[in-house]
Amino acid sequence: RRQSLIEDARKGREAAAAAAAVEATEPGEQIVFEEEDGKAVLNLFFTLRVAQSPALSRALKVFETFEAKIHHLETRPSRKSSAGNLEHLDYLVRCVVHLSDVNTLIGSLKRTAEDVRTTKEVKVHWFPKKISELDRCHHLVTKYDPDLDQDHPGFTDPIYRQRRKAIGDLAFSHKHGTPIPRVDYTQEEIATWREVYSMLTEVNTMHACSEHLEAFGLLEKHCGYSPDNIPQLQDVSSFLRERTGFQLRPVAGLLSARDFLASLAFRVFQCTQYIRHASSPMYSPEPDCVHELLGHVPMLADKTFAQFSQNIGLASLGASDEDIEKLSTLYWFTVEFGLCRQGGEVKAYGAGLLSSYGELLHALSDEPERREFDPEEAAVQPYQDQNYQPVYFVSESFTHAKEKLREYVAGIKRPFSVRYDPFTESVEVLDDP
Ligand code: HBI
Ligand code: NLE
Ligand code: FE
Repeated sequence: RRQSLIEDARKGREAAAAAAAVEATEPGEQIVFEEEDGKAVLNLFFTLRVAQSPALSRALKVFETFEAKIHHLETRPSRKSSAGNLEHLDYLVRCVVHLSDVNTLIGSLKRTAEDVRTTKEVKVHWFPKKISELDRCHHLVTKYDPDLDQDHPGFTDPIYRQRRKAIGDLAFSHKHGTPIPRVDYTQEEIATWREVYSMLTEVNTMHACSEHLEAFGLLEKHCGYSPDNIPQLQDVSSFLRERTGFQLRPVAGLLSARDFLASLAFRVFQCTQYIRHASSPMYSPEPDCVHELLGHVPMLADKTFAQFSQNIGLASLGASDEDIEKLSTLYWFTVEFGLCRQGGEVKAYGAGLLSSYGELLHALSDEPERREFDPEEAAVQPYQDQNYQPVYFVSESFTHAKEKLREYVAGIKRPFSVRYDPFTESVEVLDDP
């Protein structure tokens, strides 16, 4: 009898190990324990749903299977349950288990219990709480860097690379609350601008959404938008602040998605100041001032769109790496490459379309697939960042897109919630009960 029990335990253990191996451990998860005489001393925290009895005996079975010696077991009403409602219970188990079983034990426990952790602290990624802390959100990713990427149109042009570095350095030394330095653009840079500007204003008149066109008129009137002048970020920033409270901040290149999205939470748009290489005016794989000024800025002058952008930003604060990836994909298919329906026609509102003559015409042609915007779907759709998109998402309106995004964001798990306070330009962090 005893022998068979051990036999069963061994079988169960093998099955558990196999299942755990299939289940990927969560990215960024840290398993913490002490080591003593070749054994692991583990403090395990987890939550059980009371209604799912026999939840506790099933959880304990896992410890039994792994021959873990339980030294301490504690139960508390969970922070997950509201006052007086004991739907969830939190457990702390201190146990000693063989070193090689730590991972599989935790993997098995996860199939019975919720929020299994080895430290009490939920690891939350650092995020800025007030607008001046955006000075710390400056992590560049070295994709499409003209110094490193052989395919970059500026790779073989040392003068271009030097110029970009000089403009990039202005951004690196920028601090929140100081004016954005003005750049004296060269005749060659203005010539590139002129070429794109004339082409884009022509196609955008036909294919840009009404919000974009309306703002564009104002920018021409008040901010020095013209074929012969590259507008200064400081002037544009002041304009946007009056319209929607958005402001610009200079950035040296492509930022990490986490840093980029975090700034949106404060209605700050990180904006490149250099211009694309003269050899490739109609398409650039990376952001440049043509993309920011002609693509993003007009849209940020719209109230609903501004709110939509800030909402993505707020959802990103302290989010897991997985959720950051999804939010940045969502951002990609809306803010960068979104289409919408207006007056029975499909129009562009994505900045990557409004700043690229080539891709705009492609997006509206018969070539790509166009789907109804659904955040669940758009958040996991693979995308193309070196060339034109094969798939675009079409929204009914920004208000509609904003509502759908709100529903989506509500489903993202975070152990706290955030609220933006526009008076102090900071986020309040509220611990969920
Ligand atoms: N950085 N400067 C800059 N501009 C962008 O548009 C930008 C970025 N970093 C990341 C990023 N976009 C994308 O990952 C978005 O999908 C978040
Ligand atoms: N492809 C765009 C352009 O040429 O302006 C830039 C996209 C940046 C994400
Ligand atoms: Fe962009």
